[in-house]
Amino acid sequence: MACQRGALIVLEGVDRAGKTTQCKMLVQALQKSGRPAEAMRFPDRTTTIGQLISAYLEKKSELEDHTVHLLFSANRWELVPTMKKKLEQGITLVVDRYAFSGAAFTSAKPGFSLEWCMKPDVGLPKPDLVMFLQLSPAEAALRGQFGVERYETRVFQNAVQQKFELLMKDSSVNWQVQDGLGCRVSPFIVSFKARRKN
Ligand code: NYM
Repeated sequence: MACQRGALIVLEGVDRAGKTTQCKMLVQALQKSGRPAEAMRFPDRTTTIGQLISAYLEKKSELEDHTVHLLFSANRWELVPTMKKKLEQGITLVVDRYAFSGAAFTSAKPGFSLEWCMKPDVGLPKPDLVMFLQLSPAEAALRGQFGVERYETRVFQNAVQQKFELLMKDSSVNWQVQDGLGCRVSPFIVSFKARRKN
């Protein structure tokens, strides 16, 4: 019997919105319900490209803005064969950030259109569900470690939030907005099952 393809679930939001915690909880809940599930995150800082990105985010190196945008995208593309393989094996992938972060963060910089920013990621595996954890940049700033990495200023995060709001107008993407303050995983699964298309 052919196994059912896994689902591709993406969590997005401004920095410190709680995506990493929610990803972990969601993977655990899916596994507990008997569905094979694994977590992934972008940037994946373990690859050669990911290490260049990590040094940039940690302010240990400088990269030209277009260049780092394309590196973020290349970091997703290099993981596509692995993602496809796992999805075909029936493993559900819960991904902490994806191309939406790529477009929202770079287009928050001066001189970058959303349209240009989205182009390098055209053709990536399409998520079955994108959950946006809604948390005001002011709330996010109160959470631990805010301000350590590049982009972690309230002004920049406000600009990123506005770009995410534009991205969420795309009805071809299965967006679901969740309250980032005190949201729980179980409603995620219910709505994921209800709205899953494949
Ligand atoms: N980021 C993340 C981008 O600017 N472009 C991208 O394509 C992606 C995936 O990197 N500030 C930014 C968002 C975050 C940072 O942080 C990664 P973290 O804590 O590893 O999710």
